[in-house]
Amino acid sequence: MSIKVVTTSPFSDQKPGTSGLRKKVTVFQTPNYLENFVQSIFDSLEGFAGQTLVVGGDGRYYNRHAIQTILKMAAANGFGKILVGRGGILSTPAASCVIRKYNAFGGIILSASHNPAGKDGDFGIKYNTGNGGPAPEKITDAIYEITKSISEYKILEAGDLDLDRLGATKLGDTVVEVIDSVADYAELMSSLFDFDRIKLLLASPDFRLCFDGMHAVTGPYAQEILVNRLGAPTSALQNCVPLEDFGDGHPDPNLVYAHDLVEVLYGENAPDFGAASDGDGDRNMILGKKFFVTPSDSLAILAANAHHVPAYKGGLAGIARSMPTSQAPDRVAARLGIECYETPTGWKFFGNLLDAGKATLCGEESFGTGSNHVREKDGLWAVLFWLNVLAARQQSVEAIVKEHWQLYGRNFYSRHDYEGVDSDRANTLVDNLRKKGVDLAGQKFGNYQVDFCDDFSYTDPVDGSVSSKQGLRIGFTDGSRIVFRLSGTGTQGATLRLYVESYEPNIAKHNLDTQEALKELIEIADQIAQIKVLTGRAEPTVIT
Ligand code: G16
Repeated sequence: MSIKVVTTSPFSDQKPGTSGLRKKVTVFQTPNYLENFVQSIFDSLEGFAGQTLVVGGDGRYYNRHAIQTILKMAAANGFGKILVGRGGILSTPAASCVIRKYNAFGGIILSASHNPAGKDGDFGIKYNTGNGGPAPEKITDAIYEITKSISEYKILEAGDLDLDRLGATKLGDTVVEVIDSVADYAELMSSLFDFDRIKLLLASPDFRLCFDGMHAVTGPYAQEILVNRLGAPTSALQNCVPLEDFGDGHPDPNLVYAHDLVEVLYGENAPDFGAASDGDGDRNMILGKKFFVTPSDSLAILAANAHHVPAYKGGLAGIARSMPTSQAPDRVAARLGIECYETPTGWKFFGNLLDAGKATLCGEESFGTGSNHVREKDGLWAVLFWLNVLAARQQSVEAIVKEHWQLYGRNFYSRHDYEGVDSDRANTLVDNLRKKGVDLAGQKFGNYQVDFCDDFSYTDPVDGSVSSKQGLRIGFTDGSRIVFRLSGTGTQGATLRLYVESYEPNIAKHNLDTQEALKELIEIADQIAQIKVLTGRAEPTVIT
């Protein structure tokens, strides 16, 4: 087998976003597009000769093809060993687990997360470092710089490998080992949670659960953990056969896209607990019987109940949340006497805090929760955490959430997304806000007075790196907030995200509808940012 050096020329659009490079499949199918990016990843790294690389993806269309290419390129570039999930599949948290467990140099994860898949869908690629987490900005910036001037890539001339057969084979001088995608991850989960207690809960005739894999990567993990190890009936799983096109669905676990699950949990004779995970298995949505838990509340509640879980019994070092996530976790941190860190959007910003032992739990409004057990958010981990808490407290999801609000007050919270907006219009809106923000402090809008307005900037407390322009925040004197930012994960036009939050200590008002409770702030957001006028949209595309 010989190494071929292929001449290529740069593509101008390979800047990684919030979580790697995400584009239409058809873009990735452009000759040399994938190869350029992969070679740029390798060229940005040092010292990997003879080391181990982990490769896997969420199983979407183009996954297998891309993996064959990456294996041959990794071999040509000098990796000593490559661990690849069976069938090319590894959920994002499982990939992080495998990188850490086998002390790999890093990993390449192929996923466009919750974005739809298939021939006309999306594809994505990102690099994770040896701690198992998404590469920090200094690496993604370096990769991008290289993509702008790349002139050749290396690939081994070899046939495709059988990705479905477990075991090791040779690719040139490199050993490629196809590993069980599920085993290592399932082992890790059983070391964190009280599986015996959860088993008892699932065996009880008074408790039923429904897990929706959304035809994405989590199905086999849920089968192994929830059914085989914890004894849930197979009927508790739905949409758990992974499909290349995710069954034409949009595997984003929220009230809009996880409609199959919502119908079950809000229907007749609903189960007691419902959960869904996304395309690559790192997001989660938690439902009780006819009851939705917002992701921000979920993080706060898990933190407040961490003492019920064996892995976190000893206490939490700290909590971290992304800036647009509600401040509900901050209240728990204050009561526990621990730090609550506020980072920019993107799981990569939690890595240093976790590595330095400053944070134990992390979470985001975008349906992501995780801990120091890996360096990615983790959908099934969150489901198991909730099951562990339910088993320990023997109360319903709704009762646990409402008790939490009674103790801490309720942070009403909602995100409004305007998807596929013309990029120029979206940028104008943000630029206008930046200019306007200077004069907003002190101004009154209805019942609210602006306390501050800024463009969020983050200085990493571990390495001192600064990330600026991470979202426009308008804070009001009563602690309410409006945040605007443009998504870094879309593949078409721009997605404007509006995040709205208000705090309600009065228990009598906790049962208000969220949109009703936030109505005035939502109107103020439109008044200040001229959302309807500038986006040309009367309504958001998705409200979560
Ligand atoms: C990624 C990131 C998350 C981020 C989310 C949304 O998640 O890992 O940290 O919150 O995107 O980002 P944006 O608001 O820029 O679209 P995932 O699940 O898509 O990999």
